[in-house]
Amino acid sequence: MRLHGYFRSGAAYRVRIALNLKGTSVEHAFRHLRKGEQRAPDYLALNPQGLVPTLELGDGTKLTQSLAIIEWLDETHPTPPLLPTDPLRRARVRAFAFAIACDIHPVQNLRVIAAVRELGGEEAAQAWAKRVNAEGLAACEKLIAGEPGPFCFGDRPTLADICLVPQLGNARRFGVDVAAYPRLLEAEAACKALPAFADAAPEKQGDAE
Ligand SMILES: N[C@@H](CCC(=O)N[C@@H](CS)C(=O)NCC(=O)O)C(=O)O
Repeated sequence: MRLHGYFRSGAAYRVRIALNLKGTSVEHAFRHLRKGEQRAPDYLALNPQGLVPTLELGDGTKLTQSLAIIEWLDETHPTPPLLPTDPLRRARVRAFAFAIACDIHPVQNLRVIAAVRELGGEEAAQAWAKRVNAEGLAACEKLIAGEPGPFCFGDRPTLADICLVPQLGNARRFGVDVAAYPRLLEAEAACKALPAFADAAPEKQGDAE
């Protein structure tokens, strides 16, 4: 399998964590997002959205959208599971993951920040990204306030943790004071102690700058 990504992409980071948790090794192909390589014709042939990640399977099948890739991986490599078995718990884990992947990350990704910059300048772009991260993570903190730790939903990492760790990295880059989210930081610390998360960190990737 080959994963097309970029060291600083939160969505690619999620897939790297999931692959590591499953013990699955892949080749890495790097697409430099700041140089616009995600819009090159050869990449658009793989992923018409011009977004990373894309996972290419051995038979040439292409999978896009990080959460779809991770759920495919979980279904084809069931151990360790990334979602609880109980339907209600699954819904809660997914709700937390979607709060990040659908409601925070997409409104602060590279192309949205570039559009805000065009409309209002650099200061407005940075303020926008900081605000959506701060407001979104404040809600996430509440979503797991009553859940057992140390991970988001108990004693093992789930899809929720896979989405949380990259997003906290983004939030720090945009200057959010993450100390306001002690429960999220507890989960992050538990995750970062695991090699699957540590090895997936942006600074450990072959294209890190
Ligand atoms: N919902 C998508 C989001 C993918 C996404 O936004 N990727 C970003 C990097 S984290 C990207 O490729 N941005 C390039 C651009 O905005 O042009 C997923 O989860 O895979």
